Amino acid sequence: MTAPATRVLLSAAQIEQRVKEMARQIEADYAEGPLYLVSVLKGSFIFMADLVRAFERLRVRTEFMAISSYGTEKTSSGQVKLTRDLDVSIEGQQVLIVEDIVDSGLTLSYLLNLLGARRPRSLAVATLLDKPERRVKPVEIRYTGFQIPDEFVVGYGLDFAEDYRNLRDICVLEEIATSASGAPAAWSESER
Ligand code: PRP
Ligand code: 7HP
Repeated sequence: MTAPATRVLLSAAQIEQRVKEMARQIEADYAEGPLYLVSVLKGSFIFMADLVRAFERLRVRTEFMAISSYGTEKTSSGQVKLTRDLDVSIEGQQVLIVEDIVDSGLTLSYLLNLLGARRPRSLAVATLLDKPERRVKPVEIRYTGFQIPDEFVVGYGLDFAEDYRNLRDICVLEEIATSASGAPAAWSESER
C-alpha cells in the first residue's frame, strides 16, 4: 500500500482529550436526560462513538441520519440530500446534533431547519471540527472541539472520496491529485 500523503493536524491523543472535555461540558448543561444525540452519517460515526462512551452519568439515546452534499469532491455541491431519516419522533425531546465538521454550514443549516420543524424541546449542535473561514450559511454551534484552518482534512471518520475515514489522527491531505482511475493519487493503482 502506498502511504497517503498526509500531515497530522490533530493527534489521536489530542482528540481523545478534547472529546472527554466536550462530554463533561455537555453533561453539565443537560442535567436531566434523556438527550437524543443525532449523529450525521457517515462522517460523525467515530466522534459519536467516542462521545457517547465519554458520558459518565447522562442518559442518552443514539440516533442516526445520513446527509450527503460532497459526493466525491472537495467542496460541497451545495445540494444537500437526506439519504436516511430518523426512525423516532423527537417532538418534545432534547436533541443534540453530532457533526464531524462544519464547513460551509449548508448541511447544518438544512438539518437545523428540518429537525427544528419537528418541535423538539431543545435543539443544539456539537461538532468536533469547525472551519469558520469557509462559512456560507451562518449557523449556531454550541459545542466545538477544534477550530481549524481552511485545509482539507481526513481521518477520524472524515473522508476524501470515501477513503481515509479509518485514520486515528486528523490529517491534512496534501496530495489530492486524482489518478487515471479517479482514485486519490495517494493510493497506488494496485489498491483499486
Ligand atoms: C461532510 C461532513 C458534514 C458536511 C459539512 O459530509 O460530514 O456533514 O460535510 O460540510 P458543510 O458545512 O459544507 O455542509 P459529507 O457530505 O462529505 O458526507 P459524509 O459525512 O458521508 O462524508
Ligand atoms: C467536508 C469535509 N470532509 C472532509 N474533510 C474536510 O475538510 C471537509 N470539509 N467539509
